[in-house]
Amino acid sequence: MNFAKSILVVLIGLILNAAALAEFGDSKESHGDKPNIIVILADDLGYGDVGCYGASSIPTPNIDRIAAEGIRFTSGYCSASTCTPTRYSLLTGKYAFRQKGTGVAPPNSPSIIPAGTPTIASVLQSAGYKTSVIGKWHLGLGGPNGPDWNGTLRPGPLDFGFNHCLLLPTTNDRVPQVFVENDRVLGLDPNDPLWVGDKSPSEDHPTGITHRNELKMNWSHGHNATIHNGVSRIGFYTGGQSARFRDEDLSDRWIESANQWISNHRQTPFFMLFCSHAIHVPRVVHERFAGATKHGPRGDAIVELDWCVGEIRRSLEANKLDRNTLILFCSDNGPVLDDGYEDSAIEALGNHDPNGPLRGGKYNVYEGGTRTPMIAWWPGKIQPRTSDQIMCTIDYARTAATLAGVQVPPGAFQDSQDLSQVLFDPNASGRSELVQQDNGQAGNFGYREGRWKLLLSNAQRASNVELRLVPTKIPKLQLFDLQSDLGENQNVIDEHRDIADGMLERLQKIIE
Ligand code: NG6
Ligand code: CA
Repeated sequence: MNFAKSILVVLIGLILNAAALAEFGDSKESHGDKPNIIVILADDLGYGDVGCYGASSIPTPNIDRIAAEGIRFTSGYCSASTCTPTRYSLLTGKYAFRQKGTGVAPPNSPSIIPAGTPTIASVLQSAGYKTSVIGKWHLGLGGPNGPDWNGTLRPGPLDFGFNHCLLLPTTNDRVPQVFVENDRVLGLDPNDPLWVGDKSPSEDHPTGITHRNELKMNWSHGHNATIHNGVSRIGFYTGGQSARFRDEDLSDRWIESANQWISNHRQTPFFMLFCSHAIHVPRVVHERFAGATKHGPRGDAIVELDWCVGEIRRSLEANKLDRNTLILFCSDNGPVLDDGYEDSAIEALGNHDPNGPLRGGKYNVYEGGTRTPMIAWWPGKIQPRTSDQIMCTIDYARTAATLAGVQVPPGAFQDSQDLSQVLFDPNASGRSELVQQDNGQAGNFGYREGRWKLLLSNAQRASNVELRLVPTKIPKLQLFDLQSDLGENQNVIDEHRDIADGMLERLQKIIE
């Protein structure tokens, strides 16, 4: 190459570089001090289900990597041990037991969040953020009569501060298997209206009972109504054929949408709530993940979830946003094995321990029900470490508001604490107390203060205590010392009545 030619090559290189910089801008500068915030919410993922929390036979390199580069919380919690109340609290910064009807939402549930409620999304939106929710919603849609599936689905996310959504409206073991984009069912043919109900639409409507031998995944309890894609579900539906998705494609569609949305919004600060359906039942992974582990679909779904985390990170890097984006990763409740389908979750478990050192899981208020893998990742801002400070998904709302530099409206985010300092300062303290709830009907609560955990069970029984859905009789009040007994095996209430009494009083005050 002669001299003139090499000068030309260098010049072209410089011009291209400048063009690329101009296109991306220095994202830090163009956002001022406002970081992008992405919450990645897994579904039914247990404390011990990923590598960085002790799983040795399920590869989760992407989750492990953000944990190694960020904060791995050992006392990170979701606020409830089922999906709907945790999601309600994450969005509103309010304990779900404060509002009636926040238990697991049925297919035709109206919107559970009352119109006008400030949410993490609406508050960030008021600070100039663009906001999106992608994935499972499960907080109901529409007015008091429930969703108008063939019309406009309001109130919905657009009324709670989101500029965009691509949703699975309920949860995928419930009908219908369609996407909601913004406020309408995506791809619906008006000549084939979508009908959703609790009763069979006709005597010859095929169900998991009448056509059980044709299912590709058999049900074990419940989940025996309308069949779609070889899987029978909770609830009935007809029509909307052109709008229906394949379970196998859920993660791909959402990641495609998330990456597109991130790229479209790289110039403005943004908030994205990415709600994976993995690893909830029915665990139907994409074909390329089938057999990724020796633990059957439950293990394979964890690998699929991990892939999603890697894709989001790659998208941030590709858009040069990885140094001004905070990712918060967590689960919506603890683990469950057989949750209604015969998917070998129990048979293929082997030595894998979904709740790790904890006891209990989904549906109860032992630690396994709500203590979740929780990771905070923000390269350059967060120093990599493990933290035992208590943080809950309910705190994301106020913490995010502080990071965005915006005032929380009076009366909003009542139970949410600003824990932004915990992200930056290894000496900062997290919560001093936390209320844990189950699905919310029976008045069962966990209450943690430091090393102590009080368990109030008005039902005096709990399900899934040993990761089997058999009800276990438990005392009304128990006290555990998590410092010496993380597995909540030794009820020490008789030795420490005074501590239990004080905690019960404070718990009751918060509940009231
Ligand atoms: C239960 C379902 C379970 C799951 C759960 C909600 C039966 C027998 N069990 O009622 O399969 O759907 O609700 O899970 O129907 S959650 O993670 O969305 O809260
Ligand atoms: Ca869940």
